[in-house]
Amino acid sequence: MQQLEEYKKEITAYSSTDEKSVEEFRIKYLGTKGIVKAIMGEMKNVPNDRKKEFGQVLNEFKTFTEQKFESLKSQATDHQQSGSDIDLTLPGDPVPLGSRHPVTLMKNRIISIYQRLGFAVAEGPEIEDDWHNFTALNLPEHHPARDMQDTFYIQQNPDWLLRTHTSNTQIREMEKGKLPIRVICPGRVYRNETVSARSHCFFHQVEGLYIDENVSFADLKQTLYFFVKEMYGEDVKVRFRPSYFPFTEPSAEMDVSCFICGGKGCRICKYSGWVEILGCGMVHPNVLENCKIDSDKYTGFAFGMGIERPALIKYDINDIRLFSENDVRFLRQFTSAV
Ligand code: 2NL
Repeated sequence: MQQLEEYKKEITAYSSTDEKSVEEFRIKYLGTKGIVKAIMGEMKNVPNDRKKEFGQVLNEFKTFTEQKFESLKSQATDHQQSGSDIDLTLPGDPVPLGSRHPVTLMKNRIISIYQRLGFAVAEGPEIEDDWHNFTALNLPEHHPARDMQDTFYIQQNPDWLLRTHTSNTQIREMEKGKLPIRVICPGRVYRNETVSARSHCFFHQVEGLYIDENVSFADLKQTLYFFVKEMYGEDVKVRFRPSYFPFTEPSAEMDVSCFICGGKGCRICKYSGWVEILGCGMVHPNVLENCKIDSDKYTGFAFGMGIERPALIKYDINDIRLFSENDVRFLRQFTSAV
């Protein structure tokens, strides 16, 4: 009897969730050579008049042990089942990797070349007022040159519009009153134009501005010449054609010898051997004065170039609308592009 109480304590304290030790429990207590069997075997030594009493106690002990075995068994299977949900050997959930947009790739290329020449990067608002987008740039109201830059206006305030170039940011830099200035301004700009494969109502450009004492057209030419050599290689030739912009005087457009055919003539250069890449000029004195910069003391040059066109050519893309359709099948193709 004393011995049975000891066994009961032992059995109650037994706990395990792995199958192996549950089986060990079964062999120890309920097996053919187990404790329950052994105690049952003692029955023959019990005097007849006490057999009934002993039988009851032993049966109770047997049931107690079997119940414990059943509960140990179900604990072990529960544990195993919940454990099987987590397979630590499986590979992790894939993290979807994006890729840089081709316009961003081209923008970064352009920026890094000018950065090496000491230009800082400045950014400004896409929603701009009339002064910073037009008037300060020597484009007063009713000036015919505004026609070419028709844009989108904000209904709540007719003075607000979507900028047509990033020059607004350069005006803001000049208004800060700290000279000299050497900045490039990349960003998105807008034009009220019909959307087609070749042009869009929004696109991207990089503009540059350098203002100091004694900045000359020679500085402009050398800066841009360095840029195209870095961009298209040592062998590229450049030419400047006189042009007109209201905010520069004199103004020019710069062509590079076709970097696709080397000047022999192809579809890209329309068989002329030359590709137009940017507009530039000496900052108009009116623009300097509008920003409270003394135009007798300071001079400067500025330039502007689109990003989409060179990106279309470099990556051999035939429709500008692909850039803004957000189709991952298109974007995925630039995963390893530089
Ligand atoms: C083009 C031509 C150009 C400028 C942009 C500029 C900015 C200031 C003052 C004077 Cl604040 N000029 N920018 C000058 C000449 C040409 O862009 O074809 N852009 C895509």
